[in-house]
Amino acid sequence: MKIRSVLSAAVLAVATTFAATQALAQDKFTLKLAETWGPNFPIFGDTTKRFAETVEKMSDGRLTIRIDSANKHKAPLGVFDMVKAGQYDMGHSASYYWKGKVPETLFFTSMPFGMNAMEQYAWFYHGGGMELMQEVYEPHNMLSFPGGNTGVQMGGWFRKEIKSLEDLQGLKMRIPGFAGEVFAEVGVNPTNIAPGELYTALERNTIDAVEWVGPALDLRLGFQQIADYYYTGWHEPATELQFLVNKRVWERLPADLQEIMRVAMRTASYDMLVHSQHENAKAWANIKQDYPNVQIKQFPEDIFQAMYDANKKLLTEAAEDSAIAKKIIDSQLSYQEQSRAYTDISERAYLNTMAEV
Ligand code: PYR
Repeated sequence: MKIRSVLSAAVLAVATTFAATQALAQDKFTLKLAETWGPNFPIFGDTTKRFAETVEKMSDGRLTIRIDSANKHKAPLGVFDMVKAGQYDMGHSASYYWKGKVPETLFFTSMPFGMNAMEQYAWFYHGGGMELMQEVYEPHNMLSFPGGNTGVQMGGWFRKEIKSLEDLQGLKMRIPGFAGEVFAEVGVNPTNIAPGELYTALERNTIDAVEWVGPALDLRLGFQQIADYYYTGWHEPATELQFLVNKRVWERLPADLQEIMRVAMRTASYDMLVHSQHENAKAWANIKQDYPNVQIKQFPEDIFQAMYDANKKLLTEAAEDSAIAKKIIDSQLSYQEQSRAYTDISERAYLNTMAEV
């Protein structure tokens, strides 16, 4: 009798677990995603669309991502707050936009004089970067994942040629992230402006210079019509966008859907890097042909040196201000040193060799 009741309890437990699993397997979820970008925004917006399509297909329709662009939610730079508060389940943006709220978030986009995309992805996925990013986002009730890389960004559009440090004094420039802090150290007035307002800001002289991304996205905004000097980059060698997920929403998803999300985010991110290369190459060919006014420039040596020194000083200060910032900076610098030694004898050596033949 006793054995029989134990057995029926066990059968009941198995049946209940099975029923629960079945119910879970059949449950459908819809996550609302707020992106910083406007509707049908190329490359960045293609990344969220690709992510959503992959999730839908891999989950056989059990998980749907509904994307709201900035025109809908009206808060392009408010994605962090909206996902943290649970107003949106997910976001797609750039971690350095939150530096005014949580300074440590800026390290996960791209750092001046820092790692290139290959090195930085290696740091995220194999060198402890993901763990550090989680440590920063966890107290804000969110998970953060790499959300697509632009590769090396261009250094920005200037209406006047920059020949010396003197030319930078008081210059109003749209430039986010740590590079904005570095520019401020050498006399620039940096500001961050949402993508949708950049052209008007430059055209109306609200700003004197603008840094956005690279040929594909810059051409679309039309800067080449109002600025002649296009500088090469030093400030964002591997700009990584970000997927944000509200932690409570994540925890409610069954494990298989979480894994589908992880795979879809990672695939969409790598894909953005190659998509960026493809579109930038095409757009640069167009700019060269259609806008002969555009001149490619590099900042002179003394400006580079001043920015390099300012960057070093600011990193030291950031590490003194925050233990977690110190951990991230130490991790990034030591990883970069080791990774770069290999990049030097592989990618760099190859490009140097090619330049000589
Ligand atoms: C920017 O806001 O400048 C980016 O590159 C995303």
